[in-house]
Amino acid sequence: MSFQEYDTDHKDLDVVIVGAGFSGAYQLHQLRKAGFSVKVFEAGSRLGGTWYWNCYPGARVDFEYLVYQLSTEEVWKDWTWSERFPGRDELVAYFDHVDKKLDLSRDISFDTWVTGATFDASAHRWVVSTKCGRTARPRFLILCTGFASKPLLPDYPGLASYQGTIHHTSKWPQDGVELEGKRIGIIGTGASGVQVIQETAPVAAHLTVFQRTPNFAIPMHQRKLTKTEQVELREELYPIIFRRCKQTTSGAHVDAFYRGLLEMTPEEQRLTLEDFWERRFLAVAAFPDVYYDVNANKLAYDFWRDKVRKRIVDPTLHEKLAPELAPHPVAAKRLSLEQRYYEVFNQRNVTLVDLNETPILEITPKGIRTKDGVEHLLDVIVLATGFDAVTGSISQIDIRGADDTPIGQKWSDKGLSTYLGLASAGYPNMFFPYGPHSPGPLTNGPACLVGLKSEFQCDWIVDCLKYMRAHNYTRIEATPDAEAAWGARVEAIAKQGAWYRAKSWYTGANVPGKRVSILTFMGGLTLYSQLCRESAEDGYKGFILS
Ligand code: N01
Repeated sequence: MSFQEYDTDHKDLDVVIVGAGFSGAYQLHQLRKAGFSVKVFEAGSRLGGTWYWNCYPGARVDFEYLVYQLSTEEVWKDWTWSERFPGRDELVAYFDHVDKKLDLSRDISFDTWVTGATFDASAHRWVVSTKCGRTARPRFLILCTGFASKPLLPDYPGLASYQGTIHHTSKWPQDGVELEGKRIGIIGTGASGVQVIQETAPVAAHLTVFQRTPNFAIPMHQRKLTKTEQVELREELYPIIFRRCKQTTSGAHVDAFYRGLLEMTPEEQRLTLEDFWERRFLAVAAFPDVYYDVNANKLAYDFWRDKVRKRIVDPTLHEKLAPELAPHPVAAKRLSLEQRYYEVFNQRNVTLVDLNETPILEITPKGIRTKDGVEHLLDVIVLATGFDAVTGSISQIDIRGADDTPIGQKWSDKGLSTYLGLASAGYPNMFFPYGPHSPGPLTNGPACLVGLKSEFQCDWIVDCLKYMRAHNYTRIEATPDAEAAWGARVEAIAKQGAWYRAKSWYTGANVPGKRVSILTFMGGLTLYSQLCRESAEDGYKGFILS
């Protein structure tokens, strides 16, 4: 049956998935295997989600390839990665491979932006509408919209008057932008900013970096991979690695967290920090007490600062890029991985503008004017200003539940509320893997794992739908009580750590006017999966089924 035939008139469609990134692709595959009829609406023109959109120069995953992929054997058995931290183009090619192997595209409508969805309480179905006029009436709506699909754009005066080329990193043109020999300005020094800065500094006539808060970037330890080593790994270890990922707090195959720094002698602290800095994942953030203890955090920060300062030639830049006192605790914001970020600032064609000293006054037709009166003349402006993350991906869609309240309004009026980070009371038959209050974007600390972690949630949803089918249920909805208890648990865990001590997307504090509350579950994947399993084993406790 063609996609068109599933539109408005089709009464039996089981599921509409919004988004075809990692979780959308995996969810589609697993639901189809379980015998459900499923269609996917994807705003982009091909599979990949965030990796389709984020084609800015230098875009690269900051989690190791081993665990940043689907654990589906048909996919991994003949896929070979070229780098430990693959670049965006390789990830897009990987998604083409996923598509070919799992035959996903036949059920995906690309270039289809979902504008709204309303729950029809009499039929227990969603009515989904799109910008292109396509509609559907599925029993279930699954939002695989990722955590970073709504860009955060600055509202500087004069933005519209700028006559050069200006793009947000996540809306970078697919056919690229000429950067060679240009005067480039980059606003923002988060993960995206670090990557574009590293990539553009070598080719720009001049690069001006507009920094508000220094990034505590840590070494990536990138390396090329050989085909032989991967063949051996695939044959002997992949299944073990994927199973192990589901047993660790961080969701990585090796638990990212070592021992507490404060449990060590000063000698051991120093040597361990050196070892992690030189060789291992997470560097100064690999120690659990860094997240929870001020003194451990200071040890980590001081070590990081001293390491970074040694790489910066101009001493006047030390205080700007690696200040004596930390502007916020280490790991209160997500750590970025860098390759030669700090050396960039030793280049003669690179200037750092500290926006705390000289804030941006306006965007002019020719560039950016700062408070000291300087007009920075620019051919290209890159907005690496981040996202209305986690909730923004969902609330930008007009989703109306049983009482017609848009979900964005519910969350802005009453605060973010979900049950198990998978569903929200008042929005029956709707799930959001890798969404708010789940450990999707990160686990305990900054370890981020898209592929495998969203698999856990997607598998949970498939099991839930199978359970409903077996028991002839047509409606499932989280109870307000279960939601309140989940919210309290998520909040209590977050308050133990450092996450509220920085203005970041973890809490929504990066978005002017957004209600500040922790947006993700910081208790780790093992606890999270245990709690989800307990609900399922208890007949989906916390949900009403009918
Ligand atoms: O966004 P961010 P991002 N004027 O929010 C600054 C993932 N990701 O796109 O810190 C001036 O981290 C803002 O300043 P401040 C990853 O999970 C992954 O970089 O708020 N500056 C900050 O420096 C990451 O955590 C990869 O003071 C303004 C920057 O812009 C998440 O996405 C690659 C400003 C925003 O940093 C978000 O990263 C890229 C303004 N008006 C992203 N507004 C991978 O490698 C904001 N800023 C997988």
